[in-house]
Amino acid sequence: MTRRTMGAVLGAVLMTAGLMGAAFADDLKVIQTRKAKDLVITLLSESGQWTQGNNDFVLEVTSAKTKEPVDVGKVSLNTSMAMPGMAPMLAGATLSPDKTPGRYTGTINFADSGARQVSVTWAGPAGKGSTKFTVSVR
Ligand SMILES: [Cu+2]
Repeated sequence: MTRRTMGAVLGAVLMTAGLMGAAFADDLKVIQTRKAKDLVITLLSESGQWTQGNNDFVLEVTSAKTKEPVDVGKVSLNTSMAMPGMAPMLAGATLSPDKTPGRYTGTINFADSGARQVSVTWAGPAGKGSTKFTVSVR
């Protein structure tokens, strides 16, 4: 193999890897997105919704101005469902930071369907914050 051919092969491999990465990201659909001051918090998953049972999802934090990812340090996500005549049903997510800053992979389990009050909090070198929004569990 000449040096030139090797370069072309390597280029093709890198391009394929890049396209595959992009394809994976494009496969995710938005569950919910919420602006919190200068940040945008977005929940994504393959189906674009949370359902009863176990759910894998991705939480992304980006700058509202630049659209660039923002590393907000430690993130937690908790949900609550108001139930008439009983204590609210609570469910928290397990979140771990991804290789990409500002991107976290999570799992959460819902015992039933219905509207959830979702609370996301973060704390890190860039400061602390929190936001609340509603997600309907199908
Ligand atoms: Cu419930």
